[in-house]
Formats: sequence, structure tokens, C-alpha cells
Amino acid sequence: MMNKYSINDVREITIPKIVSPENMGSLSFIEKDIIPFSIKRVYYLYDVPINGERGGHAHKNLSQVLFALNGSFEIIIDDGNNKKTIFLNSPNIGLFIPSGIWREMKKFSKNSICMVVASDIYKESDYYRNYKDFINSK
Ligand code: T46
Repeated sequence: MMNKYSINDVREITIPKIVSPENMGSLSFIEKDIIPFSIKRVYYLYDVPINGERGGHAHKNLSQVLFALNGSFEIIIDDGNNKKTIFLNSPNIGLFIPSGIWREMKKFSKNSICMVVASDIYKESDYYRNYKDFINSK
């Protein structure tokens, strides 16, 4: 049984950004208290072609925060009742997506990198990969 989160529970999380006073770039970091769950996995998407599409599923229990470490992409979130499109393009702004939210990712810029911190290890049994199954679970 999925938790009943809606797209209103999806929110941006801004992590620290320390800009070098000598113009030598920026540093951001993720510490445990910034993320609303304990991190059990980190993975990243890269080499995605500009017409590539990722996602197209929901999770039964997993929570995640997505970061555009480089470049940008769009994320369409859908709770079965409402949809919203969010644009990510800052390496220090993550998107928290709780369980029970369908997501589709599109419009990747060249050389974009999406890094994801997740509340659990990879479990295929945690996915709804079929939209009808997702809707029927509500
Ligand atoms: C999500 C978006 C942002 C693994 O073996 N381990 C992993 O940790 C992951 C995430 C995937 N896989 C395998 C499962 C598939 O055979 O890698 C293959 C591609 O996975 P998937 O089609 O789920 O990839 P995306 O980019 O569509 O979705 C992934 C995450 O699955 C998903 O939770 O929110 O990135």
C-alpha cells in the first residue's frame, strides 16, 4: 500500500553553495540533516541524448531527491489527480519526490547529469512501471 502523497508534497531542497572568494568555482555538499530521509543509495543518469526520456514510473515506498548536477532537464510529476512540470538546472537545488508520484523526465540538455539520492537500495518490486497499475493502486 502506497503512502498517499500528492504533487504538493514535492518540493525543492536547496543545499549549501560555497563560492570561492578567489573565483575558483563553487562547492556544494549534502549532509544527512538536509535530506528528509537517510540516504541508502546514490546513482546518476548521464549520456542522455537531448531527445531522451527517462522515468515513466512511480515508487511504492521510495523517496528520492534529484539534482541537475550539470545541465538541465524537465520532470513531469503526477499524483493521479494533478500534474506539474518542474525544470531543474542548478547543482545546489534538488527536487524531493516522495513515494507514490509518477515521474517522467524529458528535455535533457547536452551533457546533463542527474544525480539522485534515494531512501533505499534498488528494488524492482518497489516500482509501478505501468501507469494503469499506478492509478489502480490509488
Ligand atoms: C527515477 C529516475 C530519476 C539498477 O540496477 N539500479 C538502480 O539503482 C537503478 C535506479 C536502476 N537500475 C537498473 C534498472 C533498469 O534495468 O537500471 C536500469 C534502468 O533503470 P530505470 O529504467 O528505472 O531508469 P530511469 O532513468 O528511467 O529511472 C531512474 C530510477 O529508476 C527512478 O527511480 O526516479 O531514475
